[in-house]
Amino acid sequence: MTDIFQSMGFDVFLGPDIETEYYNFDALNIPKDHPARDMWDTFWLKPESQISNLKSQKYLLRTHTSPMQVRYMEHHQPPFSIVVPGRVYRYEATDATHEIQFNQLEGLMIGRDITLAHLKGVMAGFLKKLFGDKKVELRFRPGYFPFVEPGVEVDALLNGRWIEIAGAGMVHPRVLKNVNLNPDEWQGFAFGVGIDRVAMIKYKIDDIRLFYGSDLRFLNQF
Ligand code: YSA
Repeated sequence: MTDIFQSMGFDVFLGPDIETEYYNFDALNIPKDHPARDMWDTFWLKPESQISNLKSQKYLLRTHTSPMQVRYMEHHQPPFSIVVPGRVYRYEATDATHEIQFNQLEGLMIGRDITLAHLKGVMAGFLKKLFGDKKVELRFRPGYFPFVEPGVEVDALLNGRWIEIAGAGMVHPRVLKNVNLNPDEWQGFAFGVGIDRVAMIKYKIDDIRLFYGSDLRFLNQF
C-alpha cells in the first residue's frame, strides 16, 4: 500500500504506538468529556509506566494513526502529502470485522486548493492499483469525525456486502490552527484506511480474527 501511495507522490512516515492524550485526542479537536471520545475505546496506560519527566501527560495505546497528522504538521510547512502506516489498538469486543489490535494507513494532503474531489480521486486511484484490473466498487457516506468537516466514510463491496474501509474528510480548521497553520490559506484532506479490512477484500478473508489466530493452515497460504 505504501508503494502505491509513493508512486502517487506521497512520502511515508511512522509514528509511536504509545501516544499522549494530547495527540490522540485533544489536538484532533476531541477535548476531554467530548462524547466523540466514545468512538475510540481506549487502552490507557498506568501512570507508573509513564516516562518520569512527562508525568503530567496521560499515555495510551494509540486508537488510530491520526495523531501523526498533528505530529507531522507541527514540523512541516505545506504543501505536502504523506501516508503513515501503523498498528492501532482498541478496547472493544471482537467479531468478524473488528479486532482489538489492527492496522491503519493514515493519509494527509495539505495545499492551497485541495478539495474532497482530490480525496475521491486518490482513493479510487489507490484501489485501482491495489486490485489491478478488477473493478472495486466504492461509495462515500456522510460520516462524523471531530477532526474533519465535512467527514465521510468510505465503503467497498466485498462478496456482495459493503464493508467500511476508511474514515476521511477535509481537515478541520481547528486542527490546522492547533499546528499554527492558517485555515484561510491552507486546506486539505485526510483519511484513515483499515489495512486489515482491505486485506480481507483482496484475499477474500471473511473473518479478521484469522490474522492473529496463529492457525498455521491459514498462515501458510501466504
Ligand atoms: C477519519 C478522518 C480523517 O481525516 C482521518 C482519519 C480518519 C479515520 C479515523 N482516525 C478512525 O480511526 N476512524 S474509524 O474508527 O472509523 O477507523 C478507520 C477504519 O479502521 C475503519 O473504516 C475500518 O476499516 C478500520 N477499523 C476500525 N475499527 C476496527 C477496524 N478494523 C479492524 N478492527 C477494528 N476494531
